[in-house]
Amino acid sequence: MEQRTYIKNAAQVITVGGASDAPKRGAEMEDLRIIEQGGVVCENGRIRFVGPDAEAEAFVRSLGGADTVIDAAGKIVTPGLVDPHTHLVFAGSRERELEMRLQGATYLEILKQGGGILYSTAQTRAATEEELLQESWKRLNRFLQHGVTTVEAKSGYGLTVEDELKQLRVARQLHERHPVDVVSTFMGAHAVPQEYKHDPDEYVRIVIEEMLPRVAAEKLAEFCDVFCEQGVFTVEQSERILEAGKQWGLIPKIHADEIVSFGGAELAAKVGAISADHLLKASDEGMRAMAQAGVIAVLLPATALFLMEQPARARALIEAGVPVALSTDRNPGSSPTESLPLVMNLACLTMKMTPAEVITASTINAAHAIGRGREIGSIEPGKKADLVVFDAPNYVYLQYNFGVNLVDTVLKDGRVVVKEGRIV
Ligand code: IZC
Ligand code: ZN
Repeated sequence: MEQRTYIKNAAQVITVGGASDAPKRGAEMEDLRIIEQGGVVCENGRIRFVGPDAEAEAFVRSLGGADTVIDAAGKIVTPGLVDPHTHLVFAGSRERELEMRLQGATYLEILKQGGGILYSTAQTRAATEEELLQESWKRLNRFLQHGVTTVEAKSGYGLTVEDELKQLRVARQLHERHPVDVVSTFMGAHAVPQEYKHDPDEYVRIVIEEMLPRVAAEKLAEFCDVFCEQGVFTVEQSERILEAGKQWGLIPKIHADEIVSFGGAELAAKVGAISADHLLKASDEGMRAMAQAGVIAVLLPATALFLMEQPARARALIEAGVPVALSTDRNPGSSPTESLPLVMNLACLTMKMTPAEVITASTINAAHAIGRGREIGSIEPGKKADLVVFDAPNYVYLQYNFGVNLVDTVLKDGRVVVKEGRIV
């Protein structure tokens, strides 16, 4: 029996179509390909039809009806939201550091003293796979309740061969067992662990010679990421790690120019990274290089807010022709939130992205940032039936109402997984 779901009467179906082969950039980011008063028909986990109500109705009738019918009158339908940058799998929390930062300590000072990422590393090393799975499962549930149907998840709180593999195995289990799809990134180069504080190059060697081969052999990740930052990994070390990752078939990503202007955007272009993320302090030259090389900018305005920093220059990136995506950066230190809709609000309010650009950045461009542009990120026949019904009469209303959750229904692979805001 074919499982069929029909969403009808939507005030707007925001398809974000026409960009499955390459991300939208410049003025294309404003083009949402909206169908007013429309419907979506899904079959066996895939989108079969999208169009105006009358046509959708006729299509469903031609198939002999649907098992599930969702009336979206007065509401909008969007592609399932995609979060292309999270540190999903970790143990413990760091509320104490919020207090320290409020008293004047900086993020990098806390890290240097063995706190920050290194604190989360100690907690994560001490946790079992089962404990990590349970903690992360709760976070994935909250992502789903906020309309997110795919997340990227990085390792980087293990910082030993076995503990990095442990984190990635948990991410794989989450992908297999939880409705949200999880795409894995190896980030052994997230911080230099205490044991190698006096010989960071030896740690870089371990990442390259001991971690990467194991990650590749167990097929535990698709991407390789590096925290390229003052006092963390140099541009030269980052380049070596990302090039080595490429040899193992891992596509480069990079934490670039988050805290100081460091040449991360330029390096992203040089190594052909799929994305460069953060970019708070990216130079004009770095932006131009990214545009030329086709690197996607993944912007994280909740992190900028939480670190009390000026956000990335989204307008300059868009004007330079860099495709922009958005993400929560979910992590225990600089962005403890699963609300991608809040990030979307912040993108408008703090970076002056338009409501239409924000939708593109959290759907199709985010999908491209994790190599999934052909599978997800838009409402087009053949794509995965990952859809969100928001209790909003139009998409601008989504960006105007902020700090509240307007998710009504979520479909994952064509099945209702959230109903009236609750997980079913
Ligand atoms: O745990 O602080 N920036 N990595 C790079 C992070 C923030 C995560 C953390
Ligand atoms: Zn990050």
